[in-house]
Amino acid sequence: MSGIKTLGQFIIEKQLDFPYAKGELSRLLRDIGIASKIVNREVNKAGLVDILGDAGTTNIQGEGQKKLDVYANEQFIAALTSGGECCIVATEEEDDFVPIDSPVSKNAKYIVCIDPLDGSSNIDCNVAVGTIFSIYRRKSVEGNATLTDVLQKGTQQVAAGYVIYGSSTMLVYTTGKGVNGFTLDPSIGEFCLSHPNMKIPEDGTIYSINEGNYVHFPDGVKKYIKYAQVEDLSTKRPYTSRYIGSMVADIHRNLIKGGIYMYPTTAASPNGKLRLLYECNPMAFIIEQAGGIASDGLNRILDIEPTELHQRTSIFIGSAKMVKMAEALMAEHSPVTPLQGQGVVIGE
Ligand code: P6P
Repeated sequence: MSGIKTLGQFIIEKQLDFPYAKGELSRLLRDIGIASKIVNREVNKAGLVDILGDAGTTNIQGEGQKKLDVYANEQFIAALTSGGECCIVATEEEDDFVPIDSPVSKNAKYIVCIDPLDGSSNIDCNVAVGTIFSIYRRKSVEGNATLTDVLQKGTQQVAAGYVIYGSSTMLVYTTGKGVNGFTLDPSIGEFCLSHPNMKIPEDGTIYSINEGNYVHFPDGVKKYIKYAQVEDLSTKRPYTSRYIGSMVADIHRNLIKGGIYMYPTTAASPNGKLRLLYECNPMAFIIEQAGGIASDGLNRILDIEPTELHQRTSIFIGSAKMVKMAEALMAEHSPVTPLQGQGVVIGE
């Protein structure tokens, strides 16, 4: 095992970065890693066993829940329950937050917000899907944690990460001191450090957006798409359009190669489609820690004050220079007032 550093070894090593840490966060990250390996096992054989197709239920978003969505949700909640370090889970797959009901968890200090299987509509066609998670300290000091403990700004996150179940399975996370990526080695069943100190290129040539929604995009987004398509060798345009339809996969590619992912307001999603607590905040924390930017077109994602569990926001995230250009065109062509920074555009 010379030269290999497992996720567990890395977490313990980095625990020294937090002198007051008593190991709870380390154990919580370990619990998430374990559940990810169990979910990975099922995702990798999804086509072989009868866990495809709708589970017959729908989540609060009204989206048909694939059996793997439900399975992944159960696995993460089970791992967090047995680990004992988390007192509440906010998950895309449950209408309300889930108090972790075990003797030790009631007084646990951490909250987990999670999208157990993002992009799950792609499972049947074998496209990369992912888990996205965000970790906060509870604000209340006694009694049962409540929704107030969950509705915290992204700047309050103590850790965030994602798992991408793709051509390989990777876990990428930050605790606010940089971003590190671990690739699952199936031969030893361990996530091994493969991408230390990940940084997103300051500029890039890949833009990622569902152009099928073009007609209803804010004018600033339309202007950005046209800017991306102009031939100008000096700025390496036209850019390349890449849209996988799985946020984790699109953002992971951009983290490695540079690029911008945008999900602005659309006719179907007047406040944006992606959820603030368990998709946009964790991804924004990671990308900022890697040197990029994440906003709703005007406001920094991490500064948005959450008011409800499944709150949505528009998102522009990725290489700093690309996001800044998109924000400039939004300011010029689709101005919003700072008070309405949730992607609500005036005059359209
Ligand atoms: P659309 C998947 O459902 C998801 O939440 C993200 O992973 C993905 O980027 C986006 O929605 C795709 O949405 O409307 O383009 O199909």
